[in-house]
Amino acid sequence: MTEFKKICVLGLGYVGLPTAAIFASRGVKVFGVDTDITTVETINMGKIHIVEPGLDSLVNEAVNTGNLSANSQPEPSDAYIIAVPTPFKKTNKPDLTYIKAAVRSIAPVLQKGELVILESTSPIGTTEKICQWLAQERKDLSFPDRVGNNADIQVSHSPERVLPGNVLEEIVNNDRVIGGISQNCTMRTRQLYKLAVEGECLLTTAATAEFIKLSENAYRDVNIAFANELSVVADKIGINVWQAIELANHHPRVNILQPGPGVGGHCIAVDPWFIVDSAPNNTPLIQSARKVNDDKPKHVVEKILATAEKNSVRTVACLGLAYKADIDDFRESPALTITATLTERFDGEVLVVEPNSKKLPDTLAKIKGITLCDLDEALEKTQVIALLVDHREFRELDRTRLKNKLIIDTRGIWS
Ligand code: SAJ
Repeated sequence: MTEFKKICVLGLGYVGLPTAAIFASRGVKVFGVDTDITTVETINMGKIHIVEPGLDSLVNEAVNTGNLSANSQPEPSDAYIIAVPTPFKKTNKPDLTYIKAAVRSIAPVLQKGELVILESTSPIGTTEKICQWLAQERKDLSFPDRVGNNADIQVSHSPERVLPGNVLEEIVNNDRVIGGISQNCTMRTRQLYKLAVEGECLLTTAATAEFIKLSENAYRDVNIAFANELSVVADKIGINVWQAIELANHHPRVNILQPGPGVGGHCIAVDPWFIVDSAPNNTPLIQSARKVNDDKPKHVVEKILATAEKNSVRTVACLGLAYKADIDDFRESPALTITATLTERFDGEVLVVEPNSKKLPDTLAKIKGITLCDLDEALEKTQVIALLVDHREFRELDRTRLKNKLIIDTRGIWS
């Protein structure tokens, strides 16, 4: 099998950019592609546009050595890794627009012997669809869904499994599922990842790889829903849920996850719907879990409003907007939903503290009555503090400063 000298990574976000930088650090020439021109320019200056520990220096080094460059169009390469978002539509149906656009963009440059890998979390059957989309554009090439091992182009799915905040470590050390459309696709894909991955490469089919990835995130969603349901019950009867869960987890076969303000992020709050889409009548548990987690922000808003009203307070502070601690990612963030809903319903001022952002996200910026401020100002101005994200700045806060405050701690760091 020929070596991989040049690879193209499509989508330079939370997964694509670290992946591109890691391959570049292994001596592979990497062309990063993004449709956002500012992202492309930022990366070509050796800088980054997202918050992820260690990524800035890795990208800077990769750009300086000439191994990483960004552009808005793909360059001919030995392999193409697609790491673009797969959001869902308002109807909870998967939206494959970005994947389709990425596939269309590589079609003109594709040559016999090259490999296409889908890393984006996708509904079952998407990798096969990629073969069909490419075949429509390139009638001169053969694809593995039709001709199997002897196809001109190899196509695989290898879902990313990295945890935002720990991406660089996890890309290298996590075990990686690799599912080719044919066996040759699988083997060739393993050859590529072996340049960067030290975890085990677990080989399967493309459809099984798609199913595995969705199952992992649905598993997490269902288990968080259980914790969130317990937290609502505990609130009702006046029990400290954090302590209860900690003690329950001493049982050798119990491991309850942590309740929170709801479930956010582009993965766990979205991917379970892709399984539901494959079998809407056979997924009552997965659908219920989504509902429990989506309802949790409403419960938190009610708690904040009740606390403010009971104490005749005219200003409340929301600490954190990101979907989880120590990142700047606001996608599907329950903290954002809570802050927006609260402002609509609260007849006073809402202060927001988000240490990982210098400005309010667009969805909040247009709402009247919200002010972004720092932690000191928030603590000075209000008595009602809603802790929505357990960012380091809040975890490390001197607790004596919370004396006499009315606290709604959705993360259990001060409870
Ligand atoms: N959360 C809780 N309670 C918990 C754990 C998490 O409320 O006990 C909440 C978080 O606050 C957050 C959401 O769940 O709002 C998701 O956070 P997360 O840290 O569990 O996961 P993500 O979305 O950042 O990353 C997940 C990971 N998948 C799994 O852990 C199964 C990651 O490995 C995947 O690569 C990623 O989704 C993805 O891209 O699919």
